[in-house]
Amino acid sequence: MPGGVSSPVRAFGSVGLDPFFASRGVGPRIFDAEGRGYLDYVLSWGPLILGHAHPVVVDAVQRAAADGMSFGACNSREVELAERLAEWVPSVEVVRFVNSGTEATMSAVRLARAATGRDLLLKFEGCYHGHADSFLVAAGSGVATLGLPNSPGVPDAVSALTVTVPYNDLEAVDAAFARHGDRIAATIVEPVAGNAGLIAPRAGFLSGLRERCTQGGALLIFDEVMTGFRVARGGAQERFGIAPDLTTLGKVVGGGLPVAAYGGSRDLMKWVAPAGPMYQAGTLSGNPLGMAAGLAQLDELERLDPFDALETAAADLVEGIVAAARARGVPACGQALGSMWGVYFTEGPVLNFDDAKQVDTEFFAKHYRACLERGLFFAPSAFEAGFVSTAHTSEDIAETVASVGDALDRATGVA
Ligand code: KE4
Repeated sequence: MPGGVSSPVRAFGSVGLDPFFASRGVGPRIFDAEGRGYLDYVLSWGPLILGHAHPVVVDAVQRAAADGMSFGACNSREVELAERLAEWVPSVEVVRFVNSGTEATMSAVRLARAATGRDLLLKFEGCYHGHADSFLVAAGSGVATLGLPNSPGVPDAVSALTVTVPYNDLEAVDAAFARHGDRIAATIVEPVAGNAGLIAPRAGFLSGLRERCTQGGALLIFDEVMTGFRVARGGAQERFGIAPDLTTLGKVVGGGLPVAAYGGSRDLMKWVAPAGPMYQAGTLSGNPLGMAAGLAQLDELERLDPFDALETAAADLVEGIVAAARARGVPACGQALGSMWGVYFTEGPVLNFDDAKQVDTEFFAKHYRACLERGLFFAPSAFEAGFVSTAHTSEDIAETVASVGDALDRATGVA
């Protein structure tokens, strides 16, 4: 296995450690191969909004498995989960299920190109939309963590179809449209950027994108693979009141199993085969176990309505970490949006990828190791967002803040 991992972000190289081996997860905790428990703020990079092995999700998957692992045919759970997404996500009327966020975003871009007859894609530096060729240009997440200058293997002819501009910079968007206007098929954006730490859209940024795409004849794609069901029940489009043309979803929608989706208006989704000519397919798309897990997770979220409590927990965590850092003379800034959060060890504000890259990654690594020793499992990179779940109690948050303080003493050489 290259680097010993199934995905580069799990390599732990950037924090000077060997890959973490998980043996199990229970509620807010993940356990290593030696059985030691850690308070988990990665939560499988977002999916586990109810925490690990929530009984309603486990039970739903066990029952589904007893009826068969996969059919390669329609099953009623697909329709039920599609109806939930159409109900929960304001701009979505029709969805297609796929097996990863990458599949969702690459399919949404193909659909935008088909529907507009245009080729260019506009994306933002530091945003990560999965590993399809079009996206590996100035990407965030693992590409940034590993310091990869884009990626070999992506032909120049393909990279040339992706235009990148700084996040939160509408002037740069205007310049891109002025230069390429009638060739831009779509603008794809993380409405809250969670793959360069956590960068919030500045006031007017998302509405500005909406206006410019409408005026320019390009489609607006909200990549809500991470923000969906996290920054609000209906995602960032509900929180900020912006209607994208297409939305991509993943992570939470699968309850920890490989499920993602893309969707939009009936008119746009009519392009997708077999309804229309734009081809996209998948052997395990709509897999009955994944559908069961997603349905169970969304229905439990509906029952609990935990969104305000999740934001409070994330905000308390960020406030505690930033205060602990500043009390020790370590510059820090951060914020929480719904159950996503991010802290940077820098004065801030962090408004784009260049700002985020100012962080001291050496100090981050030292602090990370000290936190892990104290039973805290954070994302092993300064270029990732953190998460909380309904399983994290206020005592867990308080314990985390105290441990972060101890880790800061260690990292700053005080202890
Ligand atoms: P996947 O193909 O990894 O399921 O999803 C790609 C993707 C698309 N869009 C957004 C906004 C995403 O955050 C992601 C994946 N996120 C990373 C972590 N930030 C996945 C972790 C990994 O690469 O292992």
